[in-house]
Amino acid sequence: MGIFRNINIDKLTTGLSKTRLAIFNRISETITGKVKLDEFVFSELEEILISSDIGIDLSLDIIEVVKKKLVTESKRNEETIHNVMKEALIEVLIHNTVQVDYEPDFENYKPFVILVVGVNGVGKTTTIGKMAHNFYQSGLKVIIGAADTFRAAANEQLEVWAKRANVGIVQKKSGSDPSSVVYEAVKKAIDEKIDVVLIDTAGRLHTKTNLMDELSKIKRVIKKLLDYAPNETFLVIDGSTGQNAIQQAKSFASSVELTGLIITKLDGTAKGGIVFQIAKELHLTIPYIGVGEGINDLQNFDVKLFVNSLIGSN
Ligand SMILES: Nc1nc2c(ncn2[C@@H]2O[C@H](COP(=O)(O)OP(=O)(O)OP(=O)(O)O)[C@@H](O)[C@H]2O)c(=O)[nH]1
Ligand SMILES: [Mg+2]
Repeated sequence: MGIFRNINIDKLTTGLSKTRLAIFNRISETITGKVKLDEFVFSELEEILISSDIGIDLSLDIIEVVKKKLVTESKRNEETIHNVMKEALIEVLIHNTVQVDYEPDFENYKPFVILVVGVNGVGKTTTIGKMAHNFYQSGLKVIIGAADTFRAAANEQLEVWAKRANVGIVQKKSGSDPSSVVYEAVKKAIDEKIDVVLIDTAGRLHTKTNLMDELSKIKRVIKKLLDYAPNETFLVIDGSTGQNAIQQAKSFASSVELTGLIITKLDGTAKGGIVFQIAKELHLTIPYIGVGEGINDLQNFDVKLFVNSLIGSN
């Protein structure tokens, strides 16, 4: 089955423009017109990478790779440097993520259950709405389980997204047991041969024992109905929070079995280099990234296009 992959180069390019303008364009400025690429130029490049939140170790590694590759290059011009740097950055992502070009296995698992978790305000609900839209565009039957019964306005917000995305929703009144919503949603999906169940959950910190227990209970309830599910447990992290996002992801990963990370709000930061650091530190799949608040702004994480959008074609 050909799953619709939401890859829109214009959106990606616009969404990542802050990082590109603030950081990666400086690469061009640094190397343009330089007759000789000496240590000074390389240390400037290193500094630029570090300031994009790629991380010190990774920045040093990348510059080393670039230097080595350039030794064998006869032409050390701006274009070569760009290309070598691009290759090095792509390599970091390919090497450090579990599954490059993620595609859910909808063919073998029906319904396919995706549980979405994360701390408050990172973009879980919005991401669910955008995912629902993307899957609906693929011709799949989608249902959303509104398991954030904690926040009073959560139901309304999710209902708006379900309408926008043209998909069904299972919800109960605020204060209900989230597991009972999940049970109903998965049951309905089985009975009605729905392809995908997306489960939104309340924002929580990994340190809140009761909320983490609630998450375990949600997983147990899903398993009762489908022994293979949830197929995915995606942690949503806010890419504009830099080092914090990494700490959150590490903490969550130590208490919940995660299968992937969705990095949101990359349009709101000039430090999008954090994605590389996240990949290196967490070693998980990055299925999608958020580059805006609109329904089309959840993009499939395509390693090459991502790096191209950051560095520019030249
Ligand atoms: N610019 C930008 N804003 C985003 C993105 N994703 C989400 N947001 C915004 O972030 C805010 C919070 O999003 P929600 O989806 O409500 O976050 P949440 O994790 O569900 O929040 P809680 O349910 O309260 O824990 C909203 O204003 C969204 O529009 C993104 O990729 N880019
Ligand atoms: Mg929410």
